[in-house]
Amino acid sequence: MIPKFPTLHLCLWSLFVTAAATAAQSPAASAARPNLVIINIDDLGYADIGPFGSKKNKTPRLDRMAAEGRVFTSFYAAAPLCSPSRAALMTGSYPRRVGLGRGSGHGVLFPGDDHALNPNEITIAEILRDAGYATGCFGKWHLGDQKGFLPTDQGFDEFYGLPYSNDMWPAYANDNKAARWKFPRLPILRGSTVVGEIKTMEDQADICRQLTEEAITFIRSQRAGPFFLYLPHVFVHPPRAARPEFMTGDDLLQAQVREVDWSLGQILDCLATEGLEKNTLVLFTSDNGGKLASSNAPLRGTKGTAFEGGMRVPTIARWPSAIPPGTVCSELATQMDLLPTFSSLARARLPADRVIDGRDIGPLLLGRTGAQSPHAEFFYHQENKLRAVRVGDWKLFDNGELYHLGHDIGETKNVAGANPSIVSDLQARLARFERDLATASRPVGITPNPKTILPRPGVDEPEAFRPTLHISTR
Ligand SMILES: [Ca+2]
Repeated sequence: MIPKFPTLHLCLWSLFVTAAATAAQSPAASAARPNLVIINIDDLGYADIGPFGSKKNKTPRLDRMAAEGRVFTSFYAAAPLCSPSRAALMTGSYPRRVGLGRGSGHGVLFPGDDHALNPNEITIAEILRDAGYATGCFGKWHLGDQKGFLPTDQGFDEFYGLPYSNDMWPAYANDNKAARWKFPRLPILRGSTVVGEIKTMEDQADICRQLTEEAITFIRSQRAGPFFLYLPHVFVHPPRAARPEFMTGDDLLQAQVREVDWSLGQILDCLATEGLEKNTLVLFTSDNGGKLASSNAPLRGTKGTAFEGGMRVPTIARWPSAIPPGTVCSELATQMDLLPTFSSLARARLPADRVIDGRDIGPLLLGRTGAQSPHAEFFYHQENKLRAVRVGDWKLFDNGELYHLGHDIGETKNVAGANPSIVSDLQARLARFERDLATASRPVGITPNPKTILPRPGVDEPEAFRPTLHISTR
């Protein structure tokens, strides 16, 4: 079952259909280039917000954003984990294409990891900056914490936030899985300088507010535009905490979702106050599926898996002067598409010397009549393993299981036996893509002598700065 959308959306659709058609026909090229905003939530599940069917979590601002914008029901992160997913968003390429299907020792990058997004990659921020956009990143980076690999080395004029995940800290209680790693102290950076530290759960709870205020300061200072704002929230990744005003019960996920919704409201209100609302595209998404208290319903699987629940993410786009309000797009699109799409909106040139897997989804975004997904096929990975391919509504796993997502979005019924020709076609595509990656991939960034940004507590130097990759308590 596709999540239910309030009928309000349909009403709005009929009301605005004329305006929408007009907007879709008048190319954005005639207007000023739009400001571009990506709000990327960490580990937000498909059904964790109202527009995607959550009854539990109250998200009035996201509900309104959906009514004023376009909901994407078949929008994918290119990986079910943080680092590879973000590598794809930044480069418009599959994670393995840029050597980041996983970190050097784990599924994601660890503090002091010698692997990182290669500075030779041309990021979405670099393309937009070179096209005259001011660029700011406020939040969790997770694409390399060594000198030369930080956001300010990868196209962002400004950065404030965490170099990697908020659970990579020494304070974890021993019953938590992450506590087995002897992590260094968790820094907050401005640019490449340590300006703070997350020490307590109160510090964890405060980070959404800080990132929101940083983003608002950036918007105000760049109001002359155009700007590219990337806001990769630390919420709703564990350890979970929210500020007291959002804590209405014991449900920490619920509190964090409410605060994320508040944050979105602050950003949208700021755009309105500054007179930037009409010509700013805001895209809200998640870096991978949910886990623990999250809901990915009606999808199967969680973060970390190649089922739909691992990689299909709740995505909404709003751009009042161009995107038809209250509409839904069920065509397949991916976070890799943001680089070519935003490049096109910014009238910037795409790099021609490398494979970029993403495609311009402008027609889908603008709701052009009859617009179809530009993707003949989409590939699912778990770390460096190619696990599945989707073609139209068919999805084939590497173990031979075939699902029809149109009839069976929950991937419950393997129909391989009845569809041998579909299976063999999709198998051939998996094999072809594996060969393609083997011949046209680019190297990961590597540092020869990595060390952690802050030391591990209770350990003497220089041992205290050793990468935590293999330093476990068990
Ligand atoms: Ca994540």
